[in-house]
Amino acid sequence: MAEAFAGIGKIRYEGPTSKNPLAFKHYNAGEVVAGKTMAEHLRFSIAYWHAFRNAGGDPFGPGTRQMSWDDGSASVDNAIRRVRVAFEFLEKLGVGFYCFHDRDVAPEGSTLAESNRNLDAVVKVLKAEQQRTGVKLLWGTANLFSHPRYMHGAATSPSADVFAFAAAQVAKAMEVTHELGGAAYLFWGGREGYKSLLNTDMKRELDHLGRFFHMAVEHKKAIGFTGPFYIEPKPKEPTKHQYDFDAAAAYAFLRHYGLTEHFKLNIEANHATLAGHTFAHELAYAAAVGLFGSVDANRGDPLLGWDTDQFPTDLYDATSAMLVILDAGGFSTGGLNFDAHVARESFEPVDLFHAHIGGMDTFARALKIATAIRKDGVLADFIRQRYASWDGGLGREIEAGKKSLADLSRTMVEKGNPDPVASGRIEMLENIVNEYLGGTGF
Ligand code: XLS
Ligand code: NI
Ligand code: NI
Repeated sequence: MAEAFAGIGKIRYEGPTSKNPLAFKHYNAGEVVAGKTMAEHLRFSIAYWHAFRNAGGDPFGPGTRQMSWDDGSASVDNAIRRVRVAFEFLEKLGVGFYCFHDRDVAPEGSTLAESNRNLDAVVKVLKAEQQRTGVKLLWGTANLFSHPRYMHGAATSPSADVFAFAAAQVAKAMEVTHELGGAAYLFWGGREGYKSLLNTDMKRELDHLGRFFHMAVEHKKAIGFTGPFYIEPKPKEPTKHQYDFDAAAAYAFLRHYGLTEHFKLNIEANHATLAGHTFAHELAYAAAVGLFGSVDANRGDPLLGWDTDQFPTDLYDATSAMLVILDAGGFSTGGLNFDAHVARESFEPVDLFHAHIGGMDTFARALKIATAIRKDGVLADFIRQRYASWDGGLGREIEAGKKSLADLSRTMVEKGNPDPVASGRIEMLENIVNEYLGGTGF
């Protein structure tokens, strides 16, 4: 097969002074930062659906992307050709991972059996390409939202048959994820939510979703898959109320149904902002409840209220995220998956390179900046100092559960007023972070 990205070679690191748009200025895969290589820290991944299935259409017009390799048919041959192109791209870009939905990689057939056969045929090629290139699967998932059968939801559909079909699809998607050595398996809520309570039995739907996940846990054990499950919270779109609104809602759901030990969270930047949170907030919450797993690295648009899935280029945002990720101990099974697409007007094949190079350089810089901030300890020292009253005396006793409300009433009646508290110094801290962002060498 002829090269799909002819004329574009392997993307190399040329350093911050390079003016070559097809070179990394900051991402240097083998460079060691804080004890690990950049590749080990960042674990970049390509989202198959955006990179190779999203032709760039919007509600007002069709796709614009030039994809000479894609004949537009829903054939297995076309799907296999696409796999070769995807791996050519992954190799040239030097990215170690990819993620997919079952229906991204292989066409849906007219029956489940046919869909499964299609998937098996493509998985063979995926496996061979993984072996040839060393690229790995970060996670697999099932598309339980595109087909009209899922218009009312999948695991939360009012139809038991649709629930069963979704269960069958997940079983198969988990099996192929396992077959391909996937590091994890993901559930994004898709249409698991509702538009109107007038036609919805919310409790029943939530119970069904809980049952669905328990069945998935049983299947995972049955097939010997040891990677974690991820839930990817999203507040809305396509439904008005999604059951996995944000990290806190997903955690509450998992706790309620006794599932926390089997799941971690996949935090997507754009979903965080849609939920009215920052990306860093969602990451910090996930880490605080011990569920930090993986990241869908992208960016929303503050002026638009939907999942615009733009490539991450905001250094401040990426640095804030990397600070939390490093504090949480970094990735184990997870990574930074670019759940992002090129703009409709960026229709040439080379634009896919520019987009990913930009995202990778942004996070490489963020890694270096966050490492420098953490090494100097400026923020950590300030925070430690701010909570110093908990490190001894009264604070320590409260934390240790040795004080009652009655004890504290007596203490404060005696004392009269609390000791004065120090300024939060938010502006000073923001200035310090800006100094690092502007520092040379980043
Ligand atoms: C959609 C989600 C989706 C998941 C995978 O908004 O981000 O792309 O990452 O199903
Ligand atoms: Ni996503
Ligand atoms: Ni999304």
